[in-house]
Amino acid sequence: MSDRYSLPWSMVTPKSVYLNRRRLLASLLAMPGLAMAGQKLENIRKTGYGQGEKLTPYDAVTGYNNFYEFGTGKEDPARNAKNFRTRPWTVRVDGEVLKPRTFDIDEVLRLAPLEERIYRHRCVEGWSMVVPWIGFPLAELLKRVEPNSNARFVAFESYYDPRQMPQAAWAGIPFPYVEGLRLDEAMHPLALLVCGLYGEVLPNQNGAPLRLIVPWKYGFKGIKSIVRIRLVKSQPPTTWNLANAREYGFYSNVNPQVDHPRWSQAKERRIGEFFKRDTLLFNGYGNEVAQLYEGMDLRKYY
Ligand SMILES: Nc1nc2c(c(=O)[nH]1)N[C@H]1C(S)=C(S)[C@@H](COP(=O)(O)O)O[C@H]1N2
Ligand SMILES: [Mo]
Repeated sequence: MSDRYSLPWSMVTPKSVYLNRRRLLASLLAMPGLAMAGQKLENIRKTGYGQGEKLTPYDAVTGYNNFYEFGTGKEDPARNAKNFRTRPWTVRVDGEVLKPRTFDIDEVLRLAPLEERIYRHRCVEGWSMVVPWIGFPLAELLKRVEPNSNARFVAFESYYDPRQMPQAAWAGIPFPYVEGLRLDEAMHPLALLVCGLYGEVLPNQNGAPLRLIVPWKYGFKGIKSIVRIRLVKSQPPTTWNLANAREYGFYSNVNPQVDHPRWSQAKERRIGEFFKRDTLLFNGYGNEVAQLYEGMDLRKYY
């Protein structure tokens, strides 16, 4: 608390009462969740992404989630992540880099100007949304640690604490959740580190305090609540591939022509709409990203 506030109280209250108030306020502010929940983010630069798309309502974006650490039901994460502690929080960035570092989360959030980007968000299960994310390009963080010439992939790891996430025991996938990108995918300007949505701090169920969004890939590549990012030489393991390699590959680019073994990917249901839409190759971001996959057989590298 600043003295601007404490000074007047100190003048009108006995010292012991005033000290107790200070202590109470300090402990309230230190109380995780309380300080951040619903907090508005200021000075967000608007961008041209997603102009003309109809936003998915806030209640659906924050009430219909996949976050298996907090349960496998779509409404579980909003309920079970309510008191998840996102402060203090650090993000370790190391591996094949010249300047490995442990960043405090609040340092990470000041690395680059925050932008709002409206992206289509397509889950491998067949639903999609349009979300006004707030964040900055992943490349901005990676550049800070100076990848060396061995770095070819980026490995991400989520926070995992069975005491805060007791529902994880029944999820049927291994934890901590891990994901990966090829370095050129990770450096692509569309790949975003996200700390907010709809103008406010990211709700816990959406992956607070920091998650990845790779809009041309299925949603599961967008790993939540990141604590570690490692630059590595070879393709890292990914959670859904570990759980079921036949159904989930490393690349996981949105592709209407490569079906999931148990269902078609040709169509999708935009949350809130009645009729299905056609799934778009690379989720409609092909002009920007297709060159990353030139000459690759997208059926083989699914
Ligand atoms: N750590 C972690 N990250 C995760 C998941 C998860 O279960 N655990 N689910 C993924 C899946 S399948 C999707 S579709 C998106 C959902 O993000 P949203 O809830 O913000 O829409 O998060 C992804 N990131
Ligand atoms: Mo998903």
